[in-house]
Amino acid sequence: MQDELLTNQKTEELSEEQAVQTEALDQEEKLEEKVDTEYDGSQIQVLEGLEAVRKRPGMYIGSTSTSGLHHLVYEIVDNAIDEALAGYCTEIQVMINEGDTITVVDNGRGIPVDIQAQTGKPALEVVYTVLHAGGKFGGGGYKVSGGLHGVGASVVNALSQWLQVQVHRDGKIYQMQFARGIVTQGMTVVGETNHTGTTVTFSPDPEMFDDTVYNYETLHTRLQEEAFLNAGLKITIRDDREGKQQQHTMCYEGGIKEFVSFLNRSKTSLHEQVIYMAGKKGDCMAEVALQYNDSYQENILSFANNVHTPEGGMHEDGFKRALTAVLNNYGKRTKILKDNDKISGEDCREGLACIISAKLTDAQFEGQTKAKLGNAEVRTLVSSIVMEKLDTFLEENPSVGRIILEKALTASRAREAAKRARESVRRKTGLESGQMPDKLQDCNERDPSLCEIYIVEGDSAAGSAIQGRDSRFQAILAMWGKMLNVEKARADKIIGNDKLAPLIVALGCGIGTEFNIEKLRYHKIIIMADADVDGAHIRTLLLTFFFRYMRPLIEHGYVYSAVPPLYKLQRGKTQKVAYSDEQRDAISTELRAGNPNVKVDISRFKGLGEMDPHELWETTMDPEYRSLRRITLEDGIQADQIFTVLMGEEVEPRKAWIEQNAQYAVNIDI
Ligand code: 1YM
Repeated sequence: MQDELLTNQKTEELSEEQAVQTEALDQEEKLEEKVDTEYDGSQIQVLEGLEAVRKRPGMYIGSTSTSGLHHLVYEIVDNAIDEALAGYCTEIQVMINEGDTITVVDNGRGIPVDIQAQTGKPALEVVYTVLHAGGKFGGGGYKVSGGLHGVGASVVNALSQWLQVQVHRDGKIYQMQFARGIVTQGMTVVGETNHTGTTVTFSPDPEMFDDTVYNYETLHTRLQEEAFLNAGLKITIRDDREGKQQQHTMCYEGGIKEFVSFLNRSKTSLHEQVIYMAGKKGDCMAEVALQYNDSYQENILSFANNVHTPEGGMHEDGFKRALTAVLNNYGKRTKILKDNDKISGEDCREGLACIISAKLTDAQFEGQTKAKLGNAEVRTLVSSIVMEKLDTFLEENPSVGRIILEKALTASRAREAAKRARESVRRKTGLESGQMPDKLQDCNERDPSLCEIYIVEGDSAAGSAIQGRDSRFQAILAMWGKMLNVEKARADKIIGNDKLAPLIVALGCGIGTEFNIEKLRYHKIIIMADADVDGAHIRTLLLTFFFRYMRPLIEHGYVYSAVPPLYKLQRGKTQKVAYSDEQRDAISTELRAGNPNVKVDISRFKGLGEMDPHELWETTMDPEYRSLRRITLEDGIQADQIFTVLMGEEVEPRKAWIEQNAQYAVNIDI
């Protein structure tokens, strides 16, 4: 099975990153050549705007990788969703067409087509050519739903090799076309109509993106999120590409309540009903939906104006504070909590699935990735909603109240046990004493940014790795036997586990709430396992652990998977290795050099354990020649789901997943 599939992590070859950087430099040079014609003021503004976007696309859409490519769709869809929020649009369709162009259709009022006094141009043209108030990712203003309508349209236009927009309005169909943001067909009436709406089709510019192939699942996941967050809005996604045809229609009358049921769909919920609370103050509204399940994970997703805020912020703070307070008060009042029982915030959130959605006119996004809501008034609003409504709910549903309190109490006892376990492990293994585990052969270098740790399964592979490595900067940690599946265990089991404790000690950065990236001892953590089913299993177990307990390691891009070769080819003294069957055939042809009589020896590497130290160094560990895959996290929500399905308690969802995905599993080596 492929690890990409198993873990739902997007993996990329390191060399690609370098290619991207080089390409960005080329782009800058191309754009340095100034256009030398006379323009009126508005045209100059347009060209400067386009130039800015094409020069630094990352500032406007985050990156020029596939994530940026998909972002183009979200920008256009956002405009249609704004129209839905304004109360005029009930249906949005997104199509991936043959050739990976995208069409977005809505049934709103249609973008205004009247001539603006200021520019002498149709509003439609201005929306698609004038860069508004800075990008979401750059400095300057931020996009706010209901405020700056249509900010992203000109960005998408500048980054498309062509774009067409049609507006159905006042009985007529208006059309405009552009190439790389420049008008190629001015606004023209092309027909009559009996409805209203906007239809946009664009073709992403291959000069601007590393890859222009759209991923249906990526768009589907995101659009489903939008459908949950906008109760009653109907969103359809359709793939019209040859051989890939499929479609999904999503419409959730229950909104975020249904989102929570969806998050818990492959878990066992502890109470039937999803608890829903909402409230409003001034022009700010917030809603919260939650349901507990029997897992040990907390899964809180927060949104501000439908934008996911993975770093949380005021809405999340307000919720957490109020939840802890309400549960402690309720527990004391009902005597479920005894005098010396105290449940912490963390205890109250164990097994919690929760959606928090705030909508406000002047959203302030803060933090490193602008993914944190900064408006203090939202904290007060969310907190007062939860204080009042959750308390009432628990009063009216005492059986649910008892279940939740008992879950938190068990969590609290486990936390105490974990603390004791940690202390005993600390004493036994020297956790924090600076003493390293026996299974670690450390490197000499002390600067973490220069250090690598190979996590190697099996004693013979570890033995070869220890002898083959460059001990100046490469450390080897031997793992043996099957690792603990952390998806099915609580923190107290993890810290004391004989397989995981050496790993935790070696990395040095702690786990869970005690995690501290500053203390990490290696900036490359390389999982080295065989290219077979067992190897994939070990990789998945380790990634589950990193994802649940040391997630910032993945977010910082410190986790890698070594890519061992599959074949060795030899002609006379010339030796080469191949990483796939295709590559093996190509190299074999190359070595024969058109001469069919030449003998090329092809042998298969069975496993890492069978390579001698020199071979292992040359093929898999030498930074000059090795191939590494960086594990990245495209979508935390989807990753959580996949880990739950693949590694969790429930068997049925796993079976269903395997049946659905079996078609993608190539090269199963049993
Ligand atoms: C498929 C993409 O862009 N729909 C859309 C955009 C607008 C309107 C309606 C709209 C907005 C307003 C009034 C208003 C936009 N209008 C503008 C601007 N779908 C898509 N549907 N009438 C229609 O905000 O007052 C920008 S986007 F600026 F011209 F008003």
